[in-house]
Amino acid sequence: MILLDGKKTSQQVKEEIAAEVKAIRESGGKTPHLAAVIVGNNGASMTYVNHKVKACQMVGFNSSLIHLNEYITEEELLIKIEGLNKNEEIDGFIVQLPLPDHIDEQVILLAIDPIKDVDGFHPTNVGKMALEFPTFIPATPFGILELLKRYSISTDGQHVVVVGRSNIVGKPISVLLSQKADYGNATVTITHSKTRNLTDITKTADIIIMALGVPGFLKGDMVKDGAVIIDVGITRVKDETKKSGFRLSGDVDFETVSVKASHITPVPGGVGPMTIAMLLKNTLLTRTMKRI
Ligand code: BQF
Repeated sequence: MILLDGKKTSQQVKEEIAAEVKAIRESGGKTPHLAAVIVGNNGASMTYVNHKVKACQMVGFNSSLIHLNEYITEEELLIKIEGLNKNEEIDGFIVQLPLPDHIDEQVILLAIDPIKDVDGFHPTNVGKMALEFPTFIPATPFGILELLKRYSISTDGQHVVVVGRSNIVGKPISVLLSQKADYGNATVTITHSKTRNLTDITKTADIIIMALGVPGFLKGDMVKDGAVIIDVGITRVKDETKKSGFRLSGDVDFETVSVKASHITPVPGGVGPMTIAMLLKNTLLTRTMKRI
């Protein structure tokens, strides 16, 4: 079994980005600047945005963290987004999800200028992605593709089973892997909580992508020998032995699945760090993205 080391691989990606930043500056170019908006004080969300800010510092990007009170109105948040859209110092920005219940996520995503939408969540960019126009690929699917590429795991003609259908992971990775492209050309089955006889399907998979958010859901008896396992799940589960009071758990029961897998991502240290690195990559791509 080969461990797909997202921590190490993301480090390599970040080193390459740092070298590009250095070259931009040496040729008199502007330092890339990523901004992140966070609403409220959700512990996991705060950790995620902190990862993003720290990663910016590592590669030499400028970054701004805009922390807003959880009771901010939708109108006030829209005004902040309008400010970021207009601010020429900012190359790209993200609005950390999930948002509080009183704010309509769809309204917010529509307000982000697609040219600065480094998460790739704006309908314009989702449409471009589906039609194979150049655009920002959402960071987690982008990270999965990069991890497969760097471990030379071809998806050509492979049966990929995606478990989970979110707009952030399951849906875009299904679209990307079935496209006629490098790191596409797969036969993709998308499954979810209403899928019947899931084990019959996962047992036929060459590659399984778990993006369900249910800790330890995929067990060894659901997987064929030699399958590639990508675990996107990252749930905080109570653990009194940790000083934080929790540990991170993936959607894969690592103990029983790792003995059957040819390759498997750990949690933590798998897809998560790749997500952060590819957000930086998208920020660099703002320099060459066309408004069409
Ligand atoms: C690691 C995310 C669910 C909902 C919203 C490194 C991250 C996580 C884990 C991280 C995630 C998950 C992010 C590790 C960003 C990935 O060492 O294993 C980094 O920061 N992530 C997010 O911004 O929003 C989410 C998961």
